Parts: sequence; structure tokens; C-alpha cells
Amino acid sequence: MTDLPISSDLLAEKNKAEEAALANDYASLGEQLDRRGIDIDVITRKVAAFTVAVPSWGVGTGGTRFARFAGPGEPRGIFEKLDDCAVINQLTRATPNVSLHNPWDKADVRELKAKADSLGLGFDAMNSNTFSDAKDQKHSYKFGSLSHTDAAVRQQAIEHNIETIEIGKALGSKALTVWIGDGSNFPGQSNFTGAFERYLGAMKSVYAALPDDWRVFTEHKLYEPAFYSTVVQDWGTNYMIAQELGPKAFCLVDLGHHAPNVNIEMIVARLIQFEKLAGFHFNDSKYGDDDLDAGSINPFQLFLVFNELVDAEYRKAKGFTPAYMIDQSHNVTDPIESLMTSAIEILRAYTQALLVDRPALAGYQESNDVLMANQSLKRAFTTDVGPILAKARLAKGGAIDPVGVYRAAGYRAKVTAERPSSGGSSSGIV
Ligand SMILES: [Mn+2]
Repeated sequence: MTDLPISSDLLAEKNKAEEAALANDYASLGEQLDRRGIDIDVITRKVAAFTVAVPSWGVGTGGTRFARFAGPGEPRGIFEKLDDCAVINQLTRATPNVSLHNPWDKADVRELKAKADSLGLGFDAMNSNTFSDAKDQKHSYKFGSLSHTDAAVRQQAIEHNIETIEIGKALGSKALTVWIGDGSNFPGQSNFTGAFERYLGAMKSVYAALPDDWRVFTEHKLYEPAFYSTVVQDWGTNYMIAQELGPKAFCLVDLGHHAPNVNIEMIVARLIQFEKLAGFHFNDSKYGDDDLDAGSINPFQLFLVFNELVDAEYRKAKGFTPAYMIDQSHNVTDPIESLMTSAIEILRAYTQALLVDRPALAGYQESNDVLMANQSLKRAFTTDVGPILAKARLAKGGAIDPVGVYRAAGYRAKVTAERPSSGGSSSGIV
């Protein structure tokens, strides 16, 4: 028995008002796709089966290193965060799993499981945190964690990751995501080789604690919080880590963790080819790790990433089981609205990629017909797939217009009354 946060009567009423228009739009798009040899219902079923996890910290208001402006009705702990995550899933029907963070989300695991069950939610990859100091922690991570020069600090970081695995086991999670803030701010501060050796040694201890059916995802990032060098700076280093650790280790791609203009879709292709793609942290950016909503700045890049993923899906690439998660910081928008629209944009890119005429594209590539090869991608990208997304949501009991229903339901005003501002921050950027 689930206890969903938005009134089912309101949802049904709002959907009813838009159902006829959607049916017309869907039929019209269906005709158009039929002329291209595509069965719209086959695409809609695939879209309905696609899910992306939301991060527990994403429903809190984020901030920058300059300031954080708290939003109204922010969740004060993991149980209220799960309530907000349930709204996102109820209206989009695309986000049934939540990715937890240790220690921000620490709570009795039976209560966590019961709460998630009551909301129809499950748990995705567990995230450890050795990039900030927890309360009453013995050693500080100011100068690093898994690569720290002091073996006692590294041991503490190893034990934290093992504890995170233990919590995840009790919750039914199957993966650990490790992102470290380790690095250096000034040339000379750190010995690159020594730091990486220490990191690999520590990660081998974490890897040894993984259950047989678990995977570990390591996440690279070229800068921040360290500004001169990071220990796990790019996909090459990340690939070396996965190779060193073993078959349960995979490389996580966060779209905001690359240098400007890097061809991320090509990195995706390489990691798929060598069976080391863990999956994604979706977000978008203009300049760096901006953590903006997926698809808000560069939807074509998101489409090109999905073009590689769909290509791998269709040719049944060996070892291809990507984990998808949104990883954003919502500083100036309502986090629930941002996460709903981001989930929709991710699905939009997936849907557009499903429309690529792959046999035709392969032919243009073979015959070096450059213009038509590019046009076959653009044709898929410029197709308005909105009716497919709405139809897939509706078929699963979601909203034709998720943001419209959310606003009509007055959820933010309701939780603002119930949740007095704590003044503190429990959000973060990973
Ligand atoms: Mn991330």
C-alpha cells in the first residue's frame, strides 16, 4: 500500500483536461514516424521502461562557495527528502529509485526501508563522503582522504566506505559510488605518483569489501575542490583505476566533470567498448561543474551521449548495464520542479536517440556521405517527441504536465507550513 503525496483525484482531473489534445498530438506524431518506418508504440514502451535515479541531496536547495539561499519548505532530513522524491516519481513515473548519501542520510535502515516502501520507492547506488569532515570524526580530510599521506586518515576513509556498503546491503542497494575531493591547490604540494599509489592501495581495501553482486563506481573530476590537481582527474585515470581494481570496478561519467569542449560522447563510446562504463551523473553546464538542470544548456550534447548509449543497447554491447542518476545543485529553482524537468529532458534525449535510423546512418558512414550522416542525427534530434514522453507518463499513472500538476497541488506551500526553516544546509555538490 503506497501513500503518495499528490492527490490522485487532482492528478486524474488535470490529466483528463489534456487527454484529448495529447491523443491528437500522439496520433499526428505516430503518422509522421510511420512514414519513417518507426512504430511509435514500440518507442513509447521503451521510454516507459527507462528510469533514472534521483539523489537524496538534490531535493534540498544547493549553493555555491559564496552563499546558499535556502528555499521554502526544504526537507529537514532523509524522511522528508524521500517525501519530495516521491512527488517527482509520482508525477514523472521515471524516478523510482533514490541514491543515498552517507552520512547525510544516516537513519535506522528498517525505518528507511519502510518509508521508501510506503512511497513506492527503492534505493540506488550508495554514495560515500570523504570530501568533508563529519561531526566527531577523528581525523580531518582537509589534506585528502583515500590518498592522504597519513595511513590513519586513509584507514578512516576506507572504513567509512565499508560502512557505506554495509548500510547499502541492508537497503537493497547494489553499488557504491566513490568520489573524492583529494588533490592539490599548488604546484609542489603533492607528489602525483605517490598520491595515486596511496589512493589505489586504499581503494583495493574498499574493493575487497564489496559483496559478489555489487559494483563500485569511481567518479573523476578535473578540478574543485582542489584547484591545481585532483587525484582522479579524468577518464584515463578513472579507467586505470577500474583496470587495477578488477571486474566489479567501473568508471562513472558526471557530465560536469570535464574540461570545456571535451568530447564526452566519445569518452562514453570508449568506456562502453572496453566494458568499463558505470553510468552517468546527469547535469548540464556552461563553464565548469555548474550542476545545472540536464538539457538546459546543451541538449544536443545530451542527445549525442544517448546516441552512443542507444547504439550500445541495440547492438547488445557486452557488459553494458549503465546506472543512471541525476546529480545537480538547485540554487535558484524549486528542486522538485528542476528534478522533474531534468528527468523529462533525459528521457527526451533517450527518445530522440531511439529515432535515429541506424542502418541508414551506418550506410552513410560506410560511403563517407558526411552530410547525410550528420543529417540522420539531426533529423532524430529535431523531432518533437513530447507526445511520446507524455503518453509514457500517462500509461504509468503519471502526469501529462508534471510541473502544472505539482503547482496546482500546492505541495511546496503545504510543506513550507509543515517544515520550519532549520537554517542549516544538508545539501551538497558531488
Ligand atoms: Mn557527480
